[in-house]
Amino acid sequence: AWHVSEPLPPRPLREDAALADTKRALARQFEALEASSSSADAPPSADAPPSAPPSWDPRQEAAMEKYWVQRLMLFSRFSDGVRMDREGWFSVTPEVLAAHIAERCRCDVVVDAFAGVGGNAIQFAFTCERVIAIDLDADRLALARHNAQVYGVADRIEFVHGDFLALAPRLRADVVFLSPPWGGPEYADADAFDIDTMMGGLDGTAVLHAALAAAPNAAYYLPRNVRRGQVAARARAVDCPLELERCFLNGHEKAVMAYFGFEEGEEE
Ligand code: MGP
Ligand code: SAH
Repeated sequence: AWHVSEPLPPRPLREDAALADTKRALARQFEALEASSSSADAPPSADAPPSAPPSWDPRQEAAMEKYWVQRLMLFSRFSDGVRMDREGWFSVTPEVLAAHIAERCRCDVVVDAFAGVGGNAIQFAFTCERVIAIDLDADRLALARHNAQVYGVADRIEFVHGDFLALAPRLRADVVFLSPPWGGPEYADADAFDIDTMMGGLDGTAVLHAALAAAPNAAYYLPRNVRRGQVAARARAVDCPLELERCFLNGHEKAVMAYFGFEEGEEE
């Protein structure tokens, strides 16, 4: 079923019997982390989070200037000190879409597997109890933490530097959100985007399987030219309900959301 991005309610989540225990364990893990990192007058230690690099100005490259024009759509609080690097500028989920996705993924524990500069993680912090934000790039993750501080939500997010595919077997969550690299802005030049071969070195199907092993629900942010039949086939192969949603911003299609799991059903 196809829907436009605006008027839909949050989806009821799939239940998972083992989840309650692992979520309790996760909560304890967060409490321990908080206790060890919040000793008020402790001097900065080697364990202190790295400070964020300076922001990169997209006006220095003609092809990147359009992202500067859109800066307040990317982050409404851009002028309060949001920082992005080059990849962050062309990859970040525009804020109203990120807020919409966060509303639909409202839950207890969400994993943002490819956190980037934090566009999604920040919005998840407003709708979910706990956010685990992962990124392979330590500097970009520091930008995400910085931006979460600008939004006053950094304390609700655990920032984890690492490879999602390596970390996934140790994660349990209600929802895993996936917004991997699409191979740069050139993704749009292809007639059709293939999730298995066009995400740089990543296998988009392996990423989905890793997510569904860690959570009963996976929400996948995909290019607007994604092969929809391929996505539907992946859902059938794992016997998982699928909803595709076209994400429009000011009449322009930005991306396609694929919700795996999120069972249809009556609201309780
Ligand atoms: P775009 O196509 O670069 O911009 O990205 P736009 O303004 O639609 O370009 P136009 O000139 O075709 O009109 C559209 C949206 O896709 C961006 O806002 C990002 O949220 C998202 N996006 C783009 N890239 C290249 C990536 C990516 O590599 N990874 C992820 N996760 N999202 C991306
Ligand atoms: N949704 C983000 C943008 C994500 S861009 C936002 O709104 O800001 C994709 C990110 O995936 C990049 O920051 C890249 O460093 C990261 N990445 C690439 N491979 C990864 C991997 N194997 N594990 C975790 N992160 C990875």
